[in-house]
Amino acid sequence: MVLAKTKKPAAVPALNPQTCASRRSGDGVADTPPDLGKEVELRVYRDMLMIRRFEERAGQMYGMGLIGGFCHLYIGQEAVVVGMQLALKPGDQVITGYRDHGHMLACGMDPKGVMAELTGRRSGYSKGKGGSMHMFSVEKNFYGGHGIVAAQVSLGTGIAFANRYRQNRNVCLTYFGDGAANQGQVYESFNMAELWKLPVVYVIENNRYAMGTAVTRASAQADFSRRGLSFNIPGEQVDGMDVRAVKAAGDKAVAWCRAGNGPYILEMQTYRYRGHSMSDPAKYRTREEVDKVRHDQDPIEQVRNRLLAAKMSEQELKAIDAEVREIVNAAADFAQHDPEPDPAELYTDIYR
Ligand SMILES: Cc1ncc(C[n+]2csc(CCOP(=O)(O)OP(=O)(O)O)c2C)c(N)n1
Ligand SMILES: [Mg+2]
Repeated sequence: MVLAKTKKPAAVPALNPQTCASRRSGDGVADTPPDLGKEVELRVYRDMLMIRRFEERAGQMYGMGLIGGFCHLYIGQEAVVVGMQLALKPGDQVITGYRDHGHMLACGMDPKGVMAELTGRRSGYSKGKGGSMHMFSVEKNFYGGHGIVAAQVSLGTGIAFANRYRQNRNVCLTYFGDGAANQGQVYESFNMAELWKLPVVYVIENNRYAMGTAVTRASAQADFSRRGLSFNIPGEQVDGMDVRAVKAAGDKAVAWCRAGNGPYILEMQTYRYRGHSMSDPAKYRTREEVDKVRHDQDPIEQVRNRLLAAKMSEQELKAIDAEVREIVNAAADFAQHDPEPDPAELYTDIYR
């Protein structure tokens, strides 16, 4: 069979705030997410801003040739990791793919260690030998950082198996993309996870593109919350641009897993503002499309507007931004002055 070549990419349906609020797959009912309260709103504002500023700086440093190799930025998707992190308890684990800087910062990893890894320096999380896609912190329960699309789905399922075996009541958040969701090992993992009632939340970050391919061109079933139906895994679509909706859905999913009910799927409807990686000029979509999401749905602006409406002053918010910028500046400075790894390190941390 010869497939007809499509010249123009199929139009990607716009994110619809009306339909993408947290809902049970199939019931079509949108709920208004509960308020987080001022204290938590301030915390999520700061945490999302930290990721945004860190990523902007990493992008600049990449452009200056200070960072080599691959570098995939998370800008636009911040509400997903920051909201999900609010649902976790100490001991719960996180694993993801290569778009991982935001996940590491949300897990509490040190911006200096992450940035030093990006510049390939010895104080980086992988001693300067892993780079953007390969960082880990057992202390912070972050299990990588994986460059093979969907590999982390099986690994995260394995972590959940260990939790169940040890009866430690921990839950593993396993993040992957809309493109990764079409990989075969995802479904082998789903089957085992449901069969053995493993405590794993599959967080599908649907940012509407896999490299240059729009979701509608690559996925026969683009409602990712339904991808576990044939394994009896419940799923929900969530407005991944609204940190309140993410937290509410995260709380429910994590509670389900912790109670021993098995896995849960959350499809986070989100958007990446930058190209797939630093080398992608993103010609497969229009500038207007990106600007519209930024203007209408930016996750940080949403929180900022709510804080201003709650009588927080512009100055107070600026002070948070200044504090965040200072931390990011210090990380960038550290990452440029830390020494490179000793050449002898070439022979350590490897299988012989
Ligand atoms: C097994 C495998 N196939 C292909 C690739 C090349 N590749 C890297 S990222 C990517 C797209 C994945 O998109 P998605 O899962 O939507 O994640 P996103 O980049 O949007 O966060 C592809 C095809 C790879 N790294 N590994
Ligand atoms: Mg994607």
